[in-house]
Amino acid sequence: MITRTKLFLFALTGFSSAALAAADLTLWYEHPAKPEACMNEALPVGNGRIGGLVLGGLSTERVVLNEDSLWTGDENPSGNYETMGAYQVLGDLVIHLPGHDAATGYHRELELADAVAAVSYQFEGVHYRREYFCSQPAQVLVVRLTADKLGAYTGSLELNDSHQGKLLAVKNRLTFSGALDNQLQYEAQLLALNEGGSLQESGGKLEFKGCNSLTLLLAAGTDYVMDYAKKYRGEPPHARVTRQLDAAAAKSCDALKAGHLKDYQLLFNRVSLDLGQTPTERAGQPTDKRKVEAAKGGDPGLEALLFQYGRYLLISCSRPGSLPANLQGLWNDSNNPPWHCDYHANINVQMNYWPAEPANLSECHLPFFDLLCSQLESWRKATQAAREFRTPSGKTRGFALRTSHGIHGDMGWKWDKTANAWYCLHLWEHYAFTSDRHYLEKVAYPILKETCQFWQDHLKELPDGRLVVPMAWSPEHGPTEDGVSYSQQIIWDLFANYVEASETLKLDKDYRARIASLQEKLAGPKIGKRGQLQEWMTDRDDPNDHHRHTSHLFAVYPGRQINIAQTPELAEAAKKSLEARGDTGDVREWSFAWRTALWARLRDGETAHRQILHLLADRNTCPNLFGLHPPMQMDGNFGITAGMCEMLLQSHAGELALLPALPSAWPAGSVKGLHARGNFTVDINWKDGKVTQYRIASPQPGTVDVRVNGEVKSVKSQRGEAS
Ligand code: FUC
Repeated sequence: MITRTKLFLFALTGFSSAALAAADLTLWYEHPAKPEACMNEALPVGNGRIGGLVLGGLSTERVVLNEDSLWTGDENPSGNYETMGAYQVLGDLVIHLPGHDAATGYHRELELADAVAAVSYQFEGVHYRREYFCSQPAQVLVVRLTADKLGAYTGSLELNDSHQGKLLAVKNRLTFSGALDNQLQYEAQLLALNEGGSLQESGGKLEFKGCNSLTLLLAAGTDYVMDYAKKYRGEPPHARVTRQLDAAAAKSCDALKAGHLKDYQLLFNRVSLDLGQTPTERAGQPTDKRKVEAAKGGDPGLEALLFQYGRYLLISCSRPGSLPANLQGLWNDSNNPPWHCDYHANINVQMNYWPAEPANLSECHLPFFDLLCSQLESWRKATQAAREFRTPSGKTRGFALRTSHGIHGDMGWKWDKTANAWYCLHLWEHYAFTSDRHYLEKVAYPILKETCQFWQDHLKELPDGRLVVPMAWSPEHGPTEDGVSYSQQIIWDLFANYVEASETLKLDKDYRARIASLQEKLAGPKIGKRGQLQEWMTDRDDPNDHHRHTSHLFAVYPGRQINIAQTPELAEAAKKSLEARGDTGDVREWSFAWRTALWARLRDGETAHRQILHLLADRNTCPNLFGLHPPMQMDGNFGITAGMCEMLLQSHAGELALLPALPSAWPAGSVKGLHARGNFTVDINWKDGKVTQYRIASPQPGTVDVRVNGEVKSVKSQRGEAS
C-alpha cells in the first residue's frame, strides 16, 4: 500500500501536464453588439496602450478606439472632483459593407487563447470573415477582412475623431490629429491595404471595390509622458505614429499575427485552469445565454473562462510602458464617463491589480508603479498645501491621496488618507512574489519609507497610549472619525511590510526599530458585542447594513493581519461581519469579487463560490462578461480572478496552502502555473476534493512549508519557472 507521504513524493516527480484538459476559452455570440449597449456587448482587444471595442456590425461595423493616455486635466490644485481630468475616447473606425445586413450564419467571438476577435457570416453565397487583434510588439491594431470568393469586398472606410480634430485622407491613409484643452496632442492613422480590386480616397473616406481581402492597420499616440519633470509632455506623436504604421505595413499580416501570438501567449499560457466539465448542451450555448444559466451554478467551464478573462483583460490593458488599468481598464466609449473613468484609490485600482502576482502576470503590475512614481511630486505638493496635513513643525513629509486621481498629478474628491499605504502594499507584494531585490531597493523601499515617515508624523496618540489614524473614513460608509478599522489595518500592514523590507535589504536598523514600536502601539482590531469585527472604534455596527464595501476586513484580504491559523478569534469575528454584510441590497459587481477573496481566506469554499455566481448574475456582469457597475467597471473582472486564485492557493501566512477553499462545485480539476510569495510556481491536480498531484518550482530550489490535504510538510521546490 502506498502511504500518503509516498504518494506525494511520487507526485513531485510524476506530475504530467497531459492530464490537464483543454479549457473553454472562447466568448461567442450569434449577433452583433447593439450600438447603444457598446460597453456591455462589444468585445475588447488591446495591447496595453491601444484598445478596440469590436461591435461586429454587418452593413456598418464599428470599432471604438482608445489610447490610454488620452486624458483631460491638469494638476488640479483645488482637489475639486468636478475639475479633475477624465479619460477620453480616441474615436472610431467604421467599415461600411452595403447590403451585408442580409447575412446568415452570423458568429462573433473572442478567443482568449490567442487574443483575436473575429466575425464571420455568409452573404450571397460567400463566406466572409474579419479578424481583429492588437499587437504589442508592432504597436498597432490590425483588422483583416477575408472572403472565400475573389473580389467580394465592396464598401468604404471612415476614421472618426471623437474630438473633431483635423482629418486628412491621402491615398490609402486616413489621419486625424488635434489637441485637448490641456494641450495634449494626439494623432491616429489608419492604413488600408487591399489585395485585388481597387481602393481610393473619396470625400475623406476610403472606398474599395471588388477586393479579395483587406488589411487595416491603425496606429495612434499622444505626447503624454509619465514624467512630472517634463510636465507630462514629450515628443509630438506624429513621427512616432507614422513610423509605427509604416513598420507594420512592411510586414505581412501573417507575420504581424505570429508576432502578436508569440508575445501574448508568453504571458497568457503561464496559467491553465480546469475546474471540471460542463455538460455539452450548456457548454455549446453562446456566451450571453450560457452566462444566464451559469449564474445558477453547474457551469465550471464558464467559471474557468471568467478566471482567464480577467487575465486576458489585464494583459490587454496593462503592459510595461503603458498606463495602468483605469476604472474601465482601457475601454471607454464616452467623453463624459462615470467617475471620469479615473483611478479610484479606495478599492478599485487596487482590485485591478490583485490578480497580477498570483495569476502569474507580474510584469503587468509595473504600469501601476510607473504611474505612482510619476505622480509623487504633484501629490507631495498637494499634501503640503493641505490644511489637513499641517504638522506642528511646519514640515510635511510624504504624500497623501484623494479618493480619485488622473494622470497629470490631479486628484479629486475627499482625502482617502491611508490610500498611500495601500498603494505601498502593491509595491511590497511585487517583491514578495518575485523576490526581485533590485526592484525592492530602488523602487519600493524609498516609497515605503517615505510613507512610514508620513504616518510617523500624523498618527495621533490616545490618552491610553494607543496610536490611531485621525479623522478618517471607512470608505463611503459611516462618519469621519479617529481610528476607523480600515485605516488602522492598512497602517499595520504598511509597518509590517516596511520592517520586512528593511530587514531584507539590511537597511535603516534604527528606523526599523522605531517603526516596529509604532506598529505595536497601533489600536488593533476589536471584537464587538455581536461577536463581529468592529468597523469603528465604537461598537456601532448594524447587522442589517448590507453595504457594498468591506473595508474593515482589509486585514483578512488583501492584508495579512488576521488569518485563521494565527488569529482565530479575529478570523471568526471577520466571518460574522461578512455574514452580516450579506450579498443583497447595495452589494454589487466588485463587492462580490472582494467577498470571494475574503471567504477564501476564511477557508469557506462554498460561500466563496456563491459569490462567483452572484457576480455572474445579470445585475453584475454584462453579456460581454465585463463587470456591470453602469456602464461597466473592470475591477470585478480582475478581482474575481484574484479571488479564485485565493480559493486554489494561498501564500500569505508563511506556507503554501493548496486548495484552501475548494467548493464542492469543483470536485476534480487542475491548475497549472499559479504564482506564490517566495517566487514559487505551483501546479495542482485534484480529485474528489483532494490534492492528487502537485509540483512546486522556483528559479532557485528552496524549501517551503506546504499545507496539503490537512497536513503541513516541508517540501523542496524543483528548479524552474512556470511549468
Ligand atoms: C467606489 C465605489 C463605487 C464605485 C466607484 C467607482 O467609490 O464605492 O461603488 O465602484 O468606486
